[in-house]
Amino acid sequence: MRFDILSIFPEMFPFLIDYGIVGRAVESGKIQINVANIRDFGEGPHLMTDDRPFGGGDGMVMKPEPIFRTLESIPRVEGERKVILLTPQGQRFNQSMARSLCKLQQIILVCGRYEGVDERIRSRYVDMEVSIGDYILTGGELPAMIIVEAVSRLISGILGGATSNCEESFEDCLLEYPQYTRPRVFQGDDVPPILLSGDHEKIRLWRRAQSIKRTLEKRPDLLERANLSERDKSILEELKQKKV
Ligand code: 9D3
Repeated sequence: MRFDILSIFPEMFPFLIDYGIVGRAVESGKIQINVANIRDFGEGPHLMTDDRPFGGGDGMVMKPEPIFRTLESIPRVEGERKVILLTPQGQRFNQSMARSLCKLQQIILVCGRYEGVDERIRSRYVDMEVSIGDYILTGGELPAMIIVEAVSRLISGILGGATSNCEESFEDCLLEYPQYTRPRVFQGDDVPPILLSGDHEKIRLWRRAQSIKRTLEKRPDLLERANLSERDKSILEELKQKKV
């Protein structure tokens, strides 16, 4: 998988590329990340990348030619590729989008700034528009990093362990159960005794019930899509009754 990131702030990306899961994936050659500076392809002696909007109004718009020339400079990888524009108007990014993106061979992320990019870039060169959520940021750079991280960790062999593959989805739409580590007593607060019982089946059932309880309390919206067994459903009904 190759990621190409187009930005006027390429200095923002070393942390993404050098550390953590993404850093290891780059080091081992499982993914490639190239950051292209749109300003290198800017217009005129000042290498301009933005200009005032036709029709008037506040703010600046990213000019089409520099983005076009940056796109043209990017080598094509064999296989399927997508040009993604990061924009507040895009489809909301989520785990299922990450899973479908990790099947591609090349992802080109165009980071907008200012009031956005010239519409003709969007209509002619963009395959998909993505937003990471309903809040206002100053550009697409942080959203691009989030997408690279979420997609990279799904690529085969990056995680290690059984769930590391793209196609697999062990996510069952429930929140995690509570976790405890040493010490057994922290500020007078003990670890639930069942976790010390050594009874793995009991522990598994307790954790499942805790996951369901937490999801009901914190993210009831997730339960509609959750993969629940008959036993899970009866636990859920019991919890719902207790609440009133
Ligand atoms: C003040 C400008 N806004 C009018 C309501 C429009 C606007 C344009 C550009 C707001 C933010 C931005 C910059 N943001 C992004 O480019 C962006 C983004 C975001 O702000 N939130 C969530 N996902 C994304 S992806 C790209």
